[in-house]
Amino acid sequence: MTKPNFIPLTSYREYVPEEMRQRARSFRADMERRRTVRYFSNRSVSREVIGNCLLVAGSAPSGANLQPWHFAVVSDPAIKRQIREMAEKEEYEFYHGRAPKEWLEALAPLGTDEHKPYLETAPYLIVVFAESYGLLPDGRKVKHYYVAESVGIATGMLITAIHHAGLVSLTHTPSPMGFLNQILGRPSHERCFLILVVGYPAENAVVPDISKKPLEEIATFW
Ligand code: IYR
Repeated sequence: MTKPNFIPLTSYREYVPEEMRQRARSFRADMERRRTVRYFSNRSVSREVIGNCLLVAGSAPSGANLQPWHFAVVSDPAIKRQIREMAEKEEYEFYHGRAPKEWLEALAPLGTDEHKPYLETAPYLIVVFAESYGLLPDGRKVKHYYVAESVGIATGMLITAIHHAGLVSLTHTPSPMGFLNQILGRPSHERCFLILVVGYPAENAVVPDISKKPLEEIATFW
């Protein structure tokens, strides 16, 4: 059994109450500007920026700190085209039969359909994989815990980092997503969690006129 090794918490910073209030308010205002965008520019984005955003995701808490994620970063136009082709095939089935009427009704305000041009236009597709277990160099399996929770938290932090850097993203979940393992050569114990489409918004990009629930609806205080 590995013994725990503790070091002093030197990275923590306390803010005086007024500064804390101000920081919480201004971060909220900045995050409330974030919109999921479906119209992307083909402008290129520095790989260094993407790398830093991914390291933010990689700093997320995870079950037993096992970091059960892998980010496949796609900028190669040929691979993007392949992903678009396969995603559109699956999405066609989804929108023309597989999705129950109720689901299509829930999606109607977003104006989505099977056409996914942004999968080729955007400079980066970050394909997030969840590792159901880890593999040691000698081939032994390492059990992972709370995989969905861990990968969900890391993805949320990635979306936040991308917004903070001044880019936009789209969480895209073609279903089923098994084709991504094939295209990207990922092993079968990795399951695609979602594709994060990343880049600059297209000029004149539009977003649906939708709103978020108020605090009273999303929280109870006891
Ligand atoms: N995967 C489809 C459908 C879709 C489903 C949900 I839930 C959304 O919030 C948005 C879209 C697509 O990407 O079009």
